[in-house]
Parts: sequence; C-alpha cells; structure tokens
Amino acid sequence: MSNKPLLDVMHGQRPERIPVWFMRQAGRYLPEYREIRAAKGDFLSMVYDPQTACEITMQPIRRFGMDGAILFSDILVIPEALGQKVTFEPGSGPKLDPIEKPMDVLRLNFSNFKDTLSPIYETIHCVRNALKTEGHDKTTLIGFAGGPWTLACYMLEGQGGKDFLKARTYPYKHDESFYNLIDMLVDATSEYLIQQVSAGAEVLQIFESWAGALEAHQFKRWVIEPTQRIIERVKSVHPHIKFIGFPKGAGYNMLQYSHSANIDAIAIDYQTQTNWAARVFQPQMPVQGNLDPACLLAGGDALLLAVERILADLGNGPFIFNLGHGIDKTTPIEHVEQAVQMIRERAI
Ligand code: 1CP
Repeated sequence: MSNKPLLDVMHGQRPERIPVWFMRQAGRYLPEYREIRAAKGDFLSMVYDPQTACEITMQPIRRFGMDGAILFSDILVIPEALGQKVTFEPGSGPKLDPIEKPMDVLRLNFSNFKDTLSPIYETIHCVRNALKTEGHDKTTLIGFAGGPWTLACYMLEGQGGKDFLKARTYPYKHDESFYNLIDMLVDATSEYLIQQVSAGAEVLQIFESWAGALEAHQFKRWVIEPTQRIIERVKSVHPHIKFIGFPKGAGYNMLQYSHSANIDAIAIDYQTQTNWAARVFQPQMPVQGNLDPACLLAGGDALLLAVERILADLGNGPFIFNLGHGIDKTTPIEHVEQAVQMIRERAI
C-alpha cells in the first residue's frame, strides 16, 4: 500500500477512500488561474515555465484536496517538439500549421525534441516537491500525453474540429505516410512518457479525445495498436508504472480497447452507462469517470443525484471518480467543492 488512494486503486489495492480528481481541474474556472494567465499572456510560455506550471498544477490541490494532481501542460507540446508550429490564441483554442501532404510529414524531426520538453520534466520535479512540502502526501502526480491518433487529428486539421474529415481521409489516401506519422508519434510519446516517469510522474493517462471519429478497423490500427506499442515501450523501462486510457467517444470500440491496448484502467466518457461499465470493465480493471461536466456546471439536486448514481454503480469496484470530459470554464467553484465533499463522505 502506498497510502495514496489513487495509486492504490491503480495497483489493484483497496484504497482507504474513493479517489477523486477532475480532468482540466487546473484551468480557467479558477480565479487564481485566470490571474496568472492574465499576467503571463501566452499559454505555451506558462507550460514551459516550470515554476508557473508547478504553481498552476498545485492550485486545485490546495483548494479541493484532489487525490490526483495532473501535470499542467498540453497534449500539443509533442507536435511542437517535433517542429510543427503551434499557437494558442486566447478564446479560440490551438492553431497549428497543418500537414497537407507526405512531404510535410517528412519535415518533422527530433532535433529540438529534448530541449523543448525538458522544462516539463522540471515541472514534474517541482510538483513532487511541492506536494511533499505542502503536506499533500496522499495526492498522486499524474503525467499524460495525447494518443497518437488525437495528435494526428490536430496536426492534419490545424485545429480542433467536429468530424475530422481531413484527418480521417488522409490515411485512406496516404497509408504509408500516415503510418510513418503515427510511428513517429509513438516514438515521441514513448520517450516523453518515459522521461515523465523518470522525473516523478506516478501514474500516466493517455487522452485519446477523438477516438470516437474512427471507423472500427481504423480504430484498431490507429488507436489500439499505437497505444499498445507506447505502453509496452514505457513499461520496458518503468515496469511498475500504470496507465489510464481515455478513448473518448469510442462507444462499442471501448471493449476491444480495454482488452488489447495494454491499459491498466479505463476512463469512460459521460455517454457511457455506468452500470454497464461496472459489469464489463470492473472485473478486469479500475474504471475512472464519468460525471457530465454540464451537470457539474448546473449544480443543485441534479448534481447530487448524478454523483450518488455514479457512486452507487461504480463505487463497489475499483474506481476513480472523475468527469466524463474536461471541466467547463464557467463552472462555479462551489459545485466542485460540493461534489468532492459528497465523494469524500462515501464510506468504502
Ligand atoms: O487558458 C487557456 O486559454 C488555455 C486553456 C487550456 C488549458 C488549461 C488548454 C488549451 N490546455 C490546458 C491544459 C490541459 N490540456 C491539461 C492539463 C490541465 C488539467 O487537466 O487540469 C490537459 C490534460 C490538457 C489536455 C488536452 N489539450 C486535450 C485532451 C483532453 C480533452 O480535453 O479532450 C486536448 C484535446 C487538448 C487540446 C487543447 N488545448 C487547449 C484547448 C482549449 C484544447 C482543446 C481544443 C479543442 O476543443 O479542440
């Protein structure tokens, strides 16, 4: 036993209480985040400044005593470290110089990879230290990366989107080039996650946010197989590290993902039925999720009911309470406090 509820669940042990953290818990719904953001201006310069990124990672831990501290960074540091231009304009999300053709894939390279990402490893050192010195010794530090398919979506589209038609079309037209892109992302992500664990990350999460865009065969090829390879590579260096996979929107494909992607726990989106997840996944692995961020935003009786229902369905097996996607920036802080308190009061 580590005495850290989240880490204990990931290692198949019965924790002293149900662990809780929220995706995007460090972010714009917190006034202390908005203050730093206004002072620093640029999002990526906050990510690459270890003191600032450490401070932002700690903010929700200090406020709510979350069981998981998620590293403050972004999935798009990997495309940037491979030489693709990435910018974050306030209010409009990320923008990248999109990949249009196989030649553009060939231009990606590792020459600045290590230097670009090294401040992030320093942030991890800083957070482990802060957790200890500030007395949050039950909080687990979670490192993360985007899944290769999700990264490829942004790299090909140049921004977020709804149906990712450009990204979905590319592998049908340029199979070899797309394979090479994914292969490079597998190499980059494996190295990045290995260094995160060496720096002090205790659990890793893979955000496959656009898993839901893919047809089933493509899902196997571009989500399951690359994830398998990343996890195998990281575990060959750090055999004890545990992975949470979050194949958002994957629906029925979650079944194959849970069996074949080498993950240790599955994060479910808010569309997933909790009693089904309990029956299908919990006998094999811990489940994380899945409060609807809209319900957290709304608060009131709807929130109390939803938290109760999730705890009733999933709280008897290995479970980490979370949202079914990232917290919305207009969420009132009192709703987060109320939800965390309810989960804390639940006897195990
Ligand atoms: O202040 C701001 O304007 C920046 C907002 C912001 C924040 C706080 C972005 C831009 N990224 C982040 C941090 C972040 N992103 C974290 C760490 C903090 C935490 O979780 O508490 C993590 C884990 C991410 C991961 C991330 N970035 C994902 C996967 C999770 C998901 O939401 O599906 C994705 C898709 C991104 C891309 C991205 N970065 C930022 C935005 C607004 C987006 C989404 C753009 C889109 O909708 O397509």
